[in-house]
Amino acid sequence: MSSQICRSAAPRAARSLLSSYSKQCSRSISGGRAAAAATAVSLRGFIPSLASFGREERTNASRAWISGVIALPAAAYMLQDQEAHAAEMERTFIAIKPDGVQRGLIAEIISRFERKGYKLVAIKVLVPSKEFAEKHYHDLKERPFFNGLCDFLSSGPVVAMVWEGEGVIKYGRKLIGATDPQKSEPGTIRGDLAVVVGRNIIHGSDGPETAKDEIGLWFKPEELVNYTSNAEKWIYGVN
Ligand code: IDP
Ligand code: MG
Repeated sequence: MSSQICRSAAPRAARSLLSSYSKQCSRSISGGRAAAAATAVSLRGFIPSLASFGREERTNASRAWISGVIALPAAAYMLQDQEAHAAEMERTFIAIKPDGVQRGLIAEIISRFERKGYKLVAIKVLVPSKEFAEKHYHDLKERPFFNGLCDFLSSGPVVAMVWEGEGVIKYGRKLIGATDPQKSEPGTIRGDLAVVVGRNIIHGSDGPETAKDEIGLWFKPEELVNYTSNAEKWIYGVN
């Protein structure tokens, strides 16, 4: 968004002044609402001033340059603010288990998270080893179904994902539904698409600590992608 404004609206002179922090625009593809607004503010004075360049315009132009120069640190500050906001966004670990994959439900499940407004920041398909499954479900090791559960998770391909968004950990669990599909509400993933607890097709982290641990178990840090999606300015906002 901000890089578009940089490209299309800024005259060359303005662009050169902005170049010092345009790197920041492209660095994280951030340029969300705050950055776009800040850039637009900083450019407002430049555009008419360079269209026709008489004496009066030169005066206006110099005022505009000054206001632009003042606006630049503010824009940079707001960019940082935007990046800090992005860093605060919650992330959760979601996995489509072998039954969900074999039943052809990958797209259906992904679309429910995507349509809600959450952002996919990591995804891969893998067959976990039994040992890995035991690590993932370590908190259930005393349960009678633990061994069968770990056998099952390691029996075929799993789609491992990280989804990002405000409240995604708790609300992701709502999208998934109760552990036992017999008790999951219609409209939830398990409620609509599964029948028994042993084949409930999807896993989702149950809290912030678990989310952090599970993301760390399944993904290397460099497999997580930081980006701002174009839709975010339509998904988040206050009136
Ligand atoms: P969750 O997946 O909703 O977080 P947990 O209690 O963490 O539920 O259990 C992990 C997984 O273990 C469940 O998704 C389900 O596949 C399996 N599971 C849970 N309870 C039972 C049970 O009573 N019998 C068989 N499998 C179970
Ligand atoms: Mg659980």
